[in-house]
Amino acid sequence: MKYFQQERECASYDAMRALQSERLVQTVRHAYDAVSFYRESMAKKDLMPGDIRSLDDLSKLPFLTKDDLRENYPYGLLAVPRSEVVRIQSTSGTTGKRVVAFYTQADLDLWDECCARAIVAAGGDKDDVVHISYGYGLFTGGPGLNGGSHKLGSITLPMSSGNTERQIQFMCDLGSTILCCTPSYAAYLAETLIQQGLRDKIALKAGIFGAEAWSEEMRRDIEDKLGIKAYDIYGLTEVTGPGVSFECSEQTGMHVNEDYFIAEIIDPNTGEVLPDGAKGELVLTSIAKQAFPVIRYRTRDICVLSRKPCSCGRTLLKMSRLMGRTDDMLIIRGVNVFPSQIETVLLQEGYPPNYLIIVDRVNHSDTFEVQIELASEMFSDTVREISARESELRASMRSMLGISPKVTLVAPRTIARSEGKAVRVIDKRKI
Ligand code: DLL
Repeated sequence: MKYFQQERECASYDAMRALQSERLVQTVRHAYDAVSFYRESMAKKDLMPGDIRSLDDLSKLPFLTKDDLRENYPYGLLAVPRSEVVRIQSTSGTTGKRVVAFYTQADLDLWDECCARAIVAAGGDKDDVVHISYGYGLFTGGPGLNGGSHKLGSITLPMSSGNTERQIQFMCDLGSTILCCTPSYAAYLAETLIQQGLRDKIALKAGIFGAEAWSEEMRRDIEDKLGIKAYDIYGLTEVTGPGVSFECSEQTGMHVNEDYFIAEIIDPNTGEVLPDGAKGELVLTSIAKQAFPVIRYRTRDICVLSRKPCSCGRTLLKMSRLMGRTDDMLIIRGVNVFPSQIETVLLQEGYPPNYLIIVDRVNHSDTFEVQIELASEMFSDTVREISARESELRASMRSMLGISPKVTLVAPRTIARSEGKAVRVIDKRKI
């Protein structure tokens, strides 16, 4: 398979390191020459491009943060003349000013290839119907997987998000085989298909799900409901979009496209580089992008890197499933709470992953409520039964989190479903 072989051109660790060193040197020179921000930030560390001779010098370079991107909005970090830019994408801007990313044609080709590799790793080829329900537009999900599917020569079905009835109709009529969307939307599609009695009418074999946190339990739930294998895919607008890393048949983490991106793990508090196997913040450097190179970008995503051999045969480094973000941790009554911990409890206890965490501050004290939706078969009108379930869940959450939330069970299908990234937390303390 073409996309598999390309990755294996650097079949050894040493060959990949040599390629990364060469491309890092070129990228640093390019960014320094083209972008005053990089010149200034390197000057603060007394660095010139000539000081970066190989991968061993990477840690000398300063970090790039989301604030740097915001401060240089919109064109400040553009590294090619505007006439060479053919595309702009953007983050949703829910946590602040939008961040925009630029692409030359060569950058789009690189991105397409990353996503083509992800589709191949999920078992895709030219005969597949790739059903893309990620949003199209400024969000990178739709355009990214679309480009990958085109590059591979699969049949691309550019559904975009929303209109669930039509998604299901096309999925059944056109025989979609690979579904690409957020895991929360995949769960919603599965729920609706089952409810409409159409589960046997679909031909799906795989799903490529990412853009938001999801757990192993959620993977199993989606796989069982849709009868597919569900693969994780990771990426972020700042670094190109989906396809920075992707999962293979082993389903134990995502291979980083190391010929295009260098991954490091750092201690988020000290900035110290940590060895493979340590949990910390992922830092990414692009080494082949032209329009919008990023050097040591602090993603705020928490994961672990591993070089253990993979049964799929790829030699690319693997990053674990994301374990949260440095900025999604809630501090409630002094205790650190990650939304993913709550999801894990729910799925372990047999509840669907439809929940909402509501945090507030009343009389100088934090309030913490988790609204959890009952599946139809769990629904009961008996107050006693409902309150027994609520106290069971409260106990499980206390043992996972160290504090007890107020647990409120709500009727089936009352928590709003998301067609893109799910909103799981309402923190009224920040409003
Ligand atoms: O979410 C790109 C993407 C689209 C990835 C489709 C995968 C599939 P942004 O909107 O810029 O880009 O958001 C990037 O989303 O820093 C992570 O916190 C989170 N994220 C992305 N992929 C995953 C994943 C796209 N597989 C931010 N698991 C990142 C958990 C993910 N979180």
